[in-house]
Amino acid sequence: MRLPDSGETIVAISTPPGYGGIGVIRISGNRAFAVANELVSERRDFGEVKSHTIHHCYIKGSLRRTFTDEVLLAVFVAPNSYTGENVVEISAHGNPQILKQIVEMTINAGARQATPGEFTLRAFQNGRIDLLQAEAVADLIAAEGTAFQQAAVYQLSGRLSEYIGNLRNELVEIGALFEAYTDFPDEEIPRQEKSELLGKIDTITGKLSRLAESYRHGEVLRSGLQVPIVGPPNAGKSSLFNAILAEERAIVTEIPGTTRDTIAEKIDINGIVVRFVDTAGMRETDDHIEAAGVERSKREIEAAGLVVAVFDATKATVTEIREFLSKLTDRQVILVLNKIDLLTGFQIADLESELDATRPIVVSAKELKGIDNLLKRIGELIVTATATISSDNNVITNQRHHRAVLAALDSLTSVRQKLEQDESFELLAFDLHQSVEALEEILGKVTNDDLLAEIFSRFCIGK
Ligand SMILES: Nc1nc2c(ncn2[C@@H]2O[C@H](COP(=O)(O)OP(=O)(O)OP(=O)(O)O)[C@@H](O)[C@H]2O)c(=O)[nH]1
Ligand SMILES: [Mg+2]
Repeated sequence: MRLPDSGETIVAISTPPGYGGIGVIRISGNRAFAVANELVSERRDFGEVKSHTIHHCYIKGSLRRTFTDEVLLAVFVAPNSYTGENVVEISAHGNPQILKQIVEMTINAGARQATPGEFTLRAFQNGRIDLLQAEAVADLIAAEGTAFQQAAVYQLSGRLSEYIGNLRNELVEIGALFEAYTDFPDEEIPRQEKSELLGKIDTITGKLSRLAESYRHGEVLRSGLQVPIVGPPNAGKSSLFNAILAEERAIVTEIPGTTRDTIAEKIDINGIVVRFVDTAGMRETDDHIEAAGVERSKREIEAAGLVVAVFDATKATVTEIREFLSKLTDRQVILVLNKIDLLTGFQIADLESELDATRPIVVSAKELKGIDNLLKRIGELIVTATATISSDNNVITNQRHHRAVLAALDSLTSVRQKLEQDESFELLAFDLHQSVEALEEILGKVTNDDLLAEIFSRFCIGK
């Protein structure tokens, strides 16, 4: 894949399609000011004005003495702009027709339509941000869930890059020591120094391991949690689903086998997007459609890390519940006993003590009792997952970064082994270099056009 020509001046609408209070057009490149001069009806030279100033202007119309729009035009002089180049941002009225006309005029004045993510690509190419930060820009725009948003803005701030950059520098320092020893191949490395080196390597290995480990949580931050609500027909799964969402989303009837297709809705719990899925009740059935629904329920369970299993507390036997749960041993399950409004306090207490080991949550989906406890339990499970990450916010949320950290760890482990076996420093230096390079890939210090094209093609136009 080829990257777009970085010498040209580019233009794009940066606000989403459709009508809005304002619409923003961004122009970046050497000729940004010359292009802007051509757009406005007054005689202006934006190349002469101060950086970071805003100018009230009229954009020329197609006929003499007519206007296209009344706008505010912001000027950013290189290198102090988003892209590091000369940038003009025009805030026009948010009418797609107006924005399109202004873009066309800009192109007629010598700019070219920007490709997706091209402004951010330039920011990267001009050294304003590193590759990890560029990826954080896309994440910040797409983030669902406040926790992922926080991770993205943290990464954009450059602090995760700094952390990784420091680890890289520590590796480079070790490399310099190796080099020094390579110059004196006949000398035995003193034991004291060798154990110091091993200590340094272990510290870095520890940090890299924690970073790699954080991806388990980072993935949940990015993708959210999928939580199917499962159980026998008529247990009140759809009622519980509606109670959680606080809206009548799914159809509820007294007829077992009501829900056929799965329905999913998202809510935010502790900053994580939790996607609840109402499923068809699990039972043997001759009905084709219901059977297809049951198949889907099974697939939902397969894919989920956390399952809410609902039973009708007035009907389900302890044996039945235990048997159902025994099939779900390889994932986290929250047991919910529903319809407690139909039971006495004694009956509820009995059930709870019998199923004590499974920590059941008793609810009435109908009377909206106990729903808070259920959400609280899910919240707790999320927090437990979160606790595995370091308190310093250095969380990997990107698969590419995760792979690179694992590669760095791999090479470093091999450095350690070879050092212990007193292998030659040349061999050690080679492995160490691989480790350094893996970390540099994360930051985009080493990269290639294919990778960049791939990453930036996922951006929206205008960013
Ligand atoms: N008394 C009482 N009835 C409930 C409660 N929750 C659900 N029901 C009733 O139980 C019946 C079945 O409820 P649904 O929510 O459709 O059950 P379901 O598990 O989704 O059933 P299927 O989709 O058929 O598998 C309906 O008549 C509900 O009104 C509850 O907490 N208390
Ligand atoms: Mg249902």
